Amino acid sequence: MIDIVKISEIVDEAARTATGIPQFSDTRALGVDEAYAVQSLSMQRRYARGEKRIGFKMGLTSRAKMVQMGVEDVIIGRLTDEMREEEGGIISVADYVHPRVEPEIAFLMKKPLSGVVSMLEAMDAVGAVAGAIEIIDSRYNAFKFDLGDVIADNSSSSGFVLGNWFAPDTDISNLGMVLSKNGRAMEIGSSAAILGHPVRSLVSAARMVAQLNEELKPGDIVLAGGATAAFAVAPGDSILLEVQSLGQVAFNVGA
Ligand code: OOG
Ligand code: MG
Repeated sequence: MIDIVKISEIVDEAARTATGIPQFSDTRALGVDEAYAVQSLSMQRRYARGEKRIGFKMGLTSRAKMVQMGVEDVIIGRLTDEMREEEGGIISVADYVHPRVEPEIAFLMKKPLSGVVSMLEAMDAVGAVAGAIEIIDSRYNAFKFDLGDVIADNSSSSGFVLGNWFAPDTDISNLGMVLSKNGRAMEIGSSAAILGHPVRSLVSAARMVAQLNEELKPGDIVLAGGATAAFAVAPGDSILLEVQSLGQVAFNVGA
């Protein structure tokens, strides 16, 4: 019998101490339901330490991300208040195992949403949209995992930086996104890479939270998923995201 509780302690401790661990799939692969059970239990440990639930992040919603990570399914993870990093601030790599950044679109919910919904119903529940940089960090050695591994590891949720909020009727269907490091464009894409339209990611989030017996609540933040592949950051790096119509999001990387 697989020990879900023990595995949740291992992933939580790896995240808490920013320490790499071997993949579970090296010995016994986790099924999707088992992996989400691990994720829920590990989040309960975080909440017990005082972290606050503030929303969700969708993952592997673009072709570029699926190809980069070798995993072909859309996944969901939880966000807490401690994961939010200050826009224009300095992150500390010591808080991460091997951080990578990716360009995203964020939603701020104004109405509850869960279950099977249309794009229009999803948009009607959104209070604001923003550009965002997700700072993902797999706790698995060499950033390698299978589907069950990554879900158990809270879908690599670790940090994120939000830009300014814009009106919910801003057309986010096909916005140019440029993610730069030290003044050099590293990844260039479009919000359309996110399932054809980022709101589709919110539709998927509503369905997936319902399967987890949760819901999107007013005030929740939802990250739609990386529009391009992610790249690694190191101390001294200066990271800038420019999103057409949504302005800039930036931060610096410190030790
Ligand atoms: C998994 C998380 C994927 C995204 O936006 O696609 C993700 C990973 O790549 O480590 O956050
Ligand atoms: Mg992401």
